[in-house]
Amino acid sequence: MRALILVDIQNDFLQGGALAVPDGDDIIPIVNQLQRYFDFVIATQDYHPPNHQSFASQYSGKKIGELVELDGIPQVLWPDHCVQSTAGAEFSADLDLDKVDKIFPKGTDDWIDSYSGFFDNEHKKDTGLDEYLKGKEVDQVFIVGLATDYCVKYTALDAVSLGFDTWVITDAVKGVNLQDDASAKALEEMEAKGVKLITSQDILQN
Ligand code: VGL
Ligand code: ZN
Repeated sequence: MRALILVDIQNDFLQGGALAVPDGDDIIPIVNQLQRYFDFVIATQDYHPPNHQSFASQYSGKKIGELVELDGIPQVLWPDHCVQSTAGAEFSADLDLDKVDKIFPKGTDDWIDSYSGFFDNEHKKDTGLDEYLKGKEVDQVFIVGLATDYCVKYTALDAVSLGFDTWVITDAVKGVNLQDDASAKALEEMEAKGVKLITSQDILQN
């Protein structure tokens, strides 16, 4: 079985949002077209409490983009984003949700960030996504969404290590690019670790 995983296609990562990913909106029509080619469609949702410790606002004298240690591991500081029960945490109104079988929230614990849709950044807790997919006999996962250099990357790398045959659809992801080449590097690293890269055309033409 094949699943399409929609990573964090939420208002705060889109134009006008608190952590807007450049050109992030461009992927939405492609993601909408792709959905009918899959047995299952899953969405992840970055869903932080208001005092989440990935927010620069929680530290005095720290700026967005700076690194801190959070529970012993490096943590990039972000603007407040995807706060639970706010509009920024909602999925884009332009995103087709009719075919979404299940939503997996992540980053819900104040003290642990979670880029991957499968595990938190310390790999202590899992979201239930692995079990869900295996329960549906999914063996192939295709990943789209935001952001290439964070949540898409870690979701794809975890998918490979959990034994899924894993693809990233390159024209249906966009990166934050704190450094200019961050997305290109992220895609290279994913490929080196066994993620396959394809474009939406490869799927839509079949
Ligand atoms: C993300 C930074 C912080 C993402 C989530 O969805 O890639 N990036 N939280
Ligand atoms: Zn976040």
